Formats: sequence, structure tokens, C-alpha cells
Amino acid sequence: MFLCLSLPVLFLCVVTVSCSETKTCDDAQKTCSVIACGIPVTNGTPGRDGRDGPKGEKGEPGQGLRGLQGPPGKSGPPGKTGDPGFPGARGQKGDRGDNSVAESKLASLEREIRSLRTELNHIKKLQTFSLGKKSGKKLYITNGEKMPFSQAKALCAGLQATVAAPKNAEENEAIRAVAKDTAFLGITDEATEGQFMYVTGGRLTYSNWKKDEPNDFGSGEDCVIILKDGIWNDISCAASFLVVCEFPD
Ligand code: FUC
Ligand code: CA
Ligand code: CA
Repeated sequence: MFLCLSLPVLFLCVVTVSCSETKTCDDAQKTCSVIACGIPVTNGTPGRDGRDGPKGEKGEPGQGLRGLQGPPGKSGPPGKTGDPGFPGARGQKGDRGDNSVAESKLASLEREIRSLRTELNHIKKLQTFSLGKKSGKKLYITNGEKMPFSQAKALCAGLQATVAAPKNAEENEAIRAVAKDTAFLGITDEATEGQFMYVTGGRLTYSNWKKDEPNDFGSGEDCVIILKDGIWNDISCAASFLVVCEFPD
């Protein structure tokens, strides 16, 4: 906006001329945007802005470009579980498994067995020594209890042993020395009267009967005892005596 101030008058006159050299000032007033005519007047300061006008009517929808698509909405709730699918085809046979764990466990067990065997050997040597057992000889043991023959057999069987039965003078002496008192021997004639057998089977191959024995005295005597001096007598199996058990070599 050009104001008609004294300084720009010259400029405005140039504008007047530039509008049209042939036009009068009145003509120029009709056609030029800003014209200064006559004596220049000093304008006042501009007034304050007027109050806002009333709100205009809503405009027609714009013709601008469509906005970008917004982000996807939140996921909905999960649906119901569907029916199970059909079984798949059988897979190929797998590789051989890794045996390293089993192998190391086996090696560990083998070491433990070797260690236990060594310990057992040591214990056997101590037991042999403490019981006075000689190498290549049978081991005889008594618990000092008196009992009927049926119980005597059961006691030895429970120890993987049998009731002692001497097969020679040396064994007879060993049993006598262990018993120190009257004890049953593993010999009977229960099957056939008068025919003494080892409880382990077979007929006697050695005996050490007292004079006039066996006599199957009274209502019958089918068991055998070794007396304190090592000689034998046949006696009732229901009577109670010590028992000596015999362990193999
Ligand atoms: C002898 C023995 C019997 C019994 C009896 C008391 O006749 O032969 O076994 O000991 O004595
Ligand atoms: Ca008899
Ligand atoms: Ca007798």
C-alpha cells in the first residue's frame, strides 16, 4: 500500500505518468490503484482492527487428496479351538542314539565291582584267619545252640551250608574240635533203616561208631551224634544237640 506522503509524491507522479501520459488527474483517479492529487495531506494513524464477523456457513467438502490409511485396529478375541488334525505320516527311522552316557556309567560300575571284589577278598582273608580255616580245608562253624535235627538242617541251609559230616579222620577231628560237646552230624538212616546216608546224598564212606552202635535203640534212632571224644552214636532226631555247619572249600 502506498501512502500519499510528501516524499513519495514525486514517485506517485511518476506512477501517474506511467498510467497514461494523456489522461487527466480525474481520469487517473478512476483507473489507477493509488493516485495523489492536489496538495498532499498528512493521514492519521490507522484505526484498530474491527471486531470478528459472524461465523460463516459450513463450506462444501474439500476436493483435496484422500489421507493415508490409518494403522490396523486391535486384534479381536481368539476363536474356538478347532478339531484335531489328521495324524501325520510316519517319520524316517532315527540315527543310532549316543551311548556315551551308558558307556561311562558302565565303566564306573565296573570300577566299583573291582573295588568291591578287592574288599570282599580282604574280608574273607580276615575271616579265614580269625576262624582258623586252613587253605584247601572245609570251614566248620557252630553257634553253640542245641536244637532238634530238623532245625539244625534249616540253620545250616540258611547259611548256604550243610550239617557237617566227616569223610575222613582228619575232618572228624576238626568237627570234634569245633563242637567241643555232643553235636549232630549230617548223616541219617531215615530213608532206609540201617542204611546211613549223608544228608547231601550218598552212602557213608567213613564212620567212627562207638562199640555196639548204631543200635536203633528204643522206638528207633535215625540221626547221628559225634560225642565229646569224637566217636559216634545213633540217636533220636527229635532230641536236641549242638549243630556244626560245614562250608565248602
Ligand atoms: C545206648 C545208645 C542209645 C541211647 C541209650 C541211652 O543204648 O545206643 O542211643 O543213648 O544208650
Ligand atoms: Ca535207625
Ligand atoms: Ca544208639
